[in-house]
Amino acid sequence: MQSPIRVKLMEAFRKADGEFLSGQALADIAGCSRTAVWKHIEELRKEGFVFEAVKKRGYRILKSPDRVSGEEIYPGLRTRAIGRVIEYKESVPSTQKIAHTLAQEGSGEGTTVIADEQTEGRGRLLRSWHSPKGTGIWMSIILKPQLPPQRAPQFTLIAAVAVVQAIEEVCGLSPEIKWPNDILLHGKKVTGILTELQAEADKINSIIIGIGMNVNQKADDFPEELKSIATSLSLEKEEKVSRAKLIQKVFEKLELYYDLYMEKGFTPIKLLWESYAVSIGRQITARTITGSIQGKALGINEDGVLRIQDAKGAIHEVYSADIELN
Ligand code: BT5
Repeated sequence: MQSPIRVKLMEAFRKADGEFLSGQALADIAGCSRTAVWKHIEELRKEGFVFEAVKKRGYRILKSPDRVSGEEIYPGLRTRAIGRVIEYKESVPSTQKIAHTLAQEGSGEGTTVIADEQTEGRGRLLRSWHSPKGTGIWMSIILKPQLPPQRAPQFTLIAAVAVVQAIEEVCGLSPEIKWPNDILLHGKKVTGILTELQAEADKINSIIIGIGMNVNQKADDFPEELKSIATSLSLEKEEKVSRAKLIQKVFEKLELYYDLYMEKGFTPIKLLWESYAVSIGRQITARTITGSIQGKALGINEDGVLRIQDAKGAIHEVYSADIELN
């Protein structure tokens, strides 16, 4: 549990953006004594923050550790619900599992589980998701929309749009989406999304959106089998990326598009999604559990289902598959 004084101090330093803040100004903002401010700064130093202290000018932050707990994410977060409650864990098998339990126990909408490391990260269809310590964003967000369960797959597409725009704004890179859940940079996977559901026959209880983003991995951090198909934001941008900043932006974008979707339906999301989609209009092979379909990807329909036209002109609707661009 982070202390409210620390949260206020961190928020003030973030707003100051590297400028000095006097001890008195900090004490006023945090509603505590100057001695208490000093004690908190000493504690933060022990945790890896680097401060410069100058007489008569006060303190400024020179360096913050790249951490992903609530303390780094709450200050300056501009959302109503998403990420307002963060369950941070250093190492867990999978954030999805924890989020499922929290949702069942009644955690509110927007509650998010974030881990610094996953030892059994999951992809779709029991595949595994490589989630090494301290380098990526491994998180599961609980949403509770009052909708029928058939609408759930659309949430993967809402999340994909949110992630793409967050990467664009924080990193200045231009990712593409490969239907349904891959975010790519230069053809390599930088993020995967896993949408799971707790539902009754006619209503959703909770949707758990799992997002795995490769952020600061170096090329050697990927295991052999992923080296040619995976990349990280820092590899593409050639500099380190702040995970906390990126998480904040994903929360803000996700809430923006979740609200838009609840108000206006899927059409505006569909248009945005298609503008980022790499597969639309291309020849693809879709491998489903029952077989493969080859043809031209026409787009997605109002449910988020992929439409493919084969060589004979027949149109197939694909609910779940792995896509290969031909
Ligand atoms: C996904 O599955 O892309 C969904 C990944 C979701 C991960 C998040 S992390 C937080 C939350 N907690 C979890 O336990 N999971 C979620 P899929 O489309 O099935 O892709 C899985 C495939 O991607 C694997 O079979 C590998 O080929 C590849 N892969 C595994 N780890 C990767 C990584 N770190 N980066 C890029 N590709 C990876």
